[in-house]
Amino acid sequence: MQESDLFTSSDAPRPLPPGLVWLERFALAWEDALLEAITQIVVAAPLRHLRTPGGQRMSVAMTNCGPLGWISDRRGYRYSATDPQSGKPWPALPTPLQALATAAAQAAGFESFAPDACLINAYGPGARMSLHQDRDEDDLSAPIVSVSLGLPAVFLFGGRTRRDRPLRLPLTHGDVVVWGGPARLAFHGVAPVADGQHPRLGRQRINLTLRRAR
Ligand code: MD3
Ligand code: FE
Repeated sequence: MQESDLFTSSDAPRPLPPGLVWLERFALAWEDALLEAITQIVVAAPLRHLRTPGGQRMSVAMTNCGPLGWISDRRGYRYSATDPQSGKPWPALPTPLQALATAAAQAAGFESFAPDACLINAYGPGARMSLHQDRDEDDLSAPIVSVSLGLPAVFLFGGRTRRDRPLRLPLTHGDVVVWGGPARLAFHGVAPVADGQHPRLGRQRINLTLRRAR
């Protein structure tokens, strides 16, 4: 075997696609505040498995905080100011989470990101998110900030069409990714989460997705 065979072109480091900024471990400075806030949010607005418009139960459990929350049901995907399960407004966006989102966006070159929606995705072992685009927001010039906590997961970042072979990003506890500009409408998803134990979150991956919805 030749030495060059150890590094085939498919394993070579590839630069990140334009519009994607990966801030490894960036959220760890806010770790305790984030975990405390999530604990309180899920008491007021419990995690639940939504149905797609087609009637499928999602493997990811979801809830929201902030002025607007993303929901899905037989009538479609949309943002709502109230939790359909309780009829009450979603819990407030915690100040540390707002600060983290603005700092991450700024580090990625977006000067004044002011999220009005935070979707909380909870993945147990085997949960996944199939390739999709985020296009329920009014202003597609605003970035999306995502915060990964707990078990690691392989994030799939595709291109402009569902058929482009996705780049695989291993996201771990504390990683923050900012998606904007040319990456904003890319297809993306999450491969099935492998079982494991995280010291702070147990058998779970939590992703916070902060968006400007309106
Ligand atoms: C890339 N959640 O909730 S967050 C979603 O890890 C969602 O739970 C994933 O995709 C998760 O819609 C990924 C990262 C993310 C969010 C929005 C994007 C990546 C994105 C929009 C465009 C491109
Ligand atoms: Fe998405």
